[in-house]
Amino acid sequence: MQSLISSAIVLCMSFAFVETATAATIYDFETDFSTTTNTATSTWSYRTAADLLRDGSYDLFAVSQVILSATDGWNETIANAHPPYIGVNTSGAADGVVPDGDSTVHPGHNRIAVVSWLAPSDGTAAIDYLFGDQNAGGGSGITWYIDDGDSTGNLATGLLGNGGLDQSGSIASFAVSAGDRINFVIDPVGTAPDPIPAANHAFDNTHVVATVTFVPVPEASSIALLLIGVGSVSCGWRRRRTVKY
Ligand SMILES: [Ca+2]
Ligand SMILES: [Ca+2]
Ligand SMILES: [Ca+2]
Repeated sequence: MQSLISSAIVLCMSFAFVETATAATIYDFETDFSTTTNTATSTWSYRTAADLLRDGSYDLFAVSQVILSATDGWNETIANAHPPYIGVNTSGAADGVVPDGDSTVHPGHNRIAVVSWLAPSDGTAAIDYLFGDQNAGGGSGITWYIDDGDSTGNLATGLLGNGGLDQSGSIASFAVSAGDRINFVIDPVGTAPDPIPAANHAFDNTHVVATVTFVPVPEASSIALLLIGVGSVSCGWRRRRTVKY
C-alpha cells in the first residue's frame, strides 16, 4: 500500500514538474504583429527577396509606415502602397480590401513576400494556417508555401487562384532547434499561364493567419528538479520502512 502511495506521489510530482517545464506558447503572426521591430533575431520578421527563389536568404523590410490608406505595416520604400508589403489592419475599420483586424501580405512584381518565425529554443512546433484572397478584382492569384527554412523543407503548399476560397489547415507537432525558421511565403505566381513574362502580382493581397504552438524541451534545471523530487520521495519511503521494521 505504501509503495502504491509512493508511486502515486512520484507520479504526481513528475507531472507537476514536466507540466511546468513544457507549457506551450502560442505565437500568432497577426496578434503579435509589430510595427517597430523587424530584425534578424525577432521571433516574427517581415521579409522579401529580389526574386522568386525560396533559398532561405531574405531581406528584412526596412520601412515601417502606413502601407494602405490606414493599415500599418512594412515595405522597403517610402512610396505608399508599393508592394511587396506585409501589414495588419488595426485601424478599427475595413481598409479597402483588408477587413479590420486582418493581416495583408502582398508579394511584389516577380518577388516573394515572407513572414518568418524563429524558434526561440529547442522544442516542438505545431502550425495552424489560413490563406485567403482579399482582392478578387483580377490577376493570377498566388501560390503559398510553408517551409522549414527554404524550398528543400516544404511543410505545406497550395495554389490560391484569384477569387478562390480560403485555404486552411494544420501541421502536426514536429521537432525544431533553437534558431530554426518556419517561413510563410506568398509567391505572386498563380494560375497558369502565369508567369508570362514575369509573375503577375496584381490583386495579390493575401490574408495570412499563421500560429505556431511552441513547446520547449524541458530545461536541464527542470530535469534536475524532477530527479531531486523523485529521489526525495523514494528516500522518504525507505526511511519509513526502516522505522516500521
Ligand atoms: Ca534570396
Ligand atoms: Ca486576387
Ligand atoms: Ca499573382
